Amino acid sequence: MSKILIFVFLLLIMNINVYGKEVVIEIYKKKFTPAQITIAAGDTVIWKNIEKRQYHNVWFKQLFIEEPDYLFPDESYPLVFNELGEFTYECGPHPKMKGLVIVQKK
Ligand SMILES: [Cu+2]
Repeated sequence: MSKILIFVFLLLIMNINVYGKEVVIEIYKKKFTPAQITIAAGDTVIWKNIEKRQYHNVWFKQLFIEEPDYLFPDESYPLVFNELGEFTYECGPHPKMKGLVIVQKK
């Protein structure tokens, strides 16, 4: 392995440590799956709409007063969680769709 490759590899490892993990939540058939996740502070949650036609969004009403833009099929919505706590969210157009993100210490 060349020195440049080793350097790039080290950078990648450092990035993972600095920015945390990425966790994917799929939106399908009007459900968030998994509906509840536990992550570490600094992790990124990425919601992916894998419906054929239906749009949704991911609305943390307690954190953001304004409703976010709709998420159309094949679009994703990443959020980094740096604060500890339990954060509930729902889908604006479908308030019965609910989810919970629990953020714990690293
Ligand atoms: Cu929805």
